[in-house]
Amino acid sequence: MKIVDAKVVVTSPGRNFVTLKLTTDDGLTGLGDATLNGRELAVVSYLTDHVAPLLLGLDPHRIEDTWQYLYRGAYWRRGPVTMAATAAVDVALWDIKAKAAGLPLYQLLGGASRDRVRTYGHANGRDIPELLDSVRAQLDEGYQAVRIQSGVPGLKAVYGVHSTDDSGSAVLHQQARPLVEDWDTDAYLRHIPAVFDAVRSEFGAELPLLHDAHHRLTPVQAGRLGKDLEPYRPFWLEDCTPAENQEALRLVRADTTTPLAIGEVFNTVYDYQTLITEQLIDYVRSAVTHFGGVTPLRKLFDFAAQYQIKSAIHGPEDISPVGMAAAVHLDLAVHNFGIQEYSGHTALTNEVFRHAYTFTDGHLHPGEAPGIGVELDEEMAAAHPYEAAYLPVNRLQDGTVHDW
Ligand code: GCO
Ligand code: MG
Repeated sequence: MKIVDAKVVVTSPGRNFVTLKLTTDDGLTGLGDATLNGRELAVVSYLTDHVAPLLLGLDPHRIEDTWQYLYRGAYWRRGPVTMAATAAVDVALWDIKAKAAGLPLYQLLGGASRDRVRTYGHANGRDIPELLDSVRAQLDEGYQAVRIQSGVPGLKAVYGVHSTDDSGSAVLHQQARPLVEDWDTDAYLRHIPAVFDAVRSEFGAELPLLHDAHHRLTPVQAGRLGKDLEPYRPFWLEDCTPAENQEALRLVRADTTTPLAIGEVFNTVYDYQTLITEQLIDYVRSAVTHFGGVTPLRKLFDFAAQYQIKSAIHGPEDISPVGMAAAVHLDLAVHNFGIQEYSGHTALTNEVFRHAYTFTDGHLHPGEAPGIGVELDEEMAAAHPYEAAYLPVNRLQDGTVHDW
């Protein structure tokens, strides 16, 4: 079998998605997600200008070899653009291999280790009453674990909170420049324990509650927050510091027993080396889409398993249904699965990307369709072309740019 076509499809059925479609001389097709939120066209160029020409004529069954060829062969290793492009190729090849075998991908990854995949949803409120309503709405949708994010008194715009549509999804900023949000760490640290207190009082002790600090704290601030939240037993505190400084997590870990989750912006195992070998975190958060695909993410999970660290694949709405499908197959198969983030997609997105995975009672299942189980409707995709859009940026009240 040979790859005879490699095509990149960019579509915006509400937000931008980048998809690689590979076709073989047998007529099999494979899809891979290459969406890098706010920097989409850089990956499109990487794929169309530099990768697609190399794929023509290759044997699609040689997944490991192709991954190494793209990773080592480029000389310039790592980085989100390279690894998103590599991920798309890797997932498309797994899709083809599983279709050729007539099996759903999870069967090629060792088969199911569980019956279904536990997820968490997103609850957001500008204030505590609005957040409580949002948690209730998530529970009504079937979620059995919820991430809680709240506006902070005195701040006008906090990421993921003010900018939500009726479904609770972050609204895409389709404009020429990023939206500017504001930030005050002290105000945030004072407010969040009260948020947990209110949610626990309303929904009881058992509901798993998660919180995302979006890289905004210093290690000492993160330790303080983790300690203040301990009475509320959070499931985890996510991205408490900008963790490219891995050693910083030693300080946080020394201060708190609140479980820590990190890694959605990481793209290779080297970003995690100290965090894993010193057991400084509890969950690894990388997405199939940004970590180079199923091949390296499976290796990361096996490495993490030696240290009792679990998987928690990044799954916001900017991971396309193609990336989500690949994640759910991996979730079902790996032993050290922790939880899967899942905020769902708009109805239109689900029409453009028809998928076999299903969501019931807060759990996902990848379905039994051969491959990853996603079909791309290229006509519909073409009817919703790319629109320039940015993630917001974050400034302190004196105007200084802050980690968002
Ligand atoms: C999460 C993330 C998202 C990211 C977004 C960036 O935990 O789901 O932090 O909200 O900000 O995916 O593209
Ligand atoms: Mg996050």
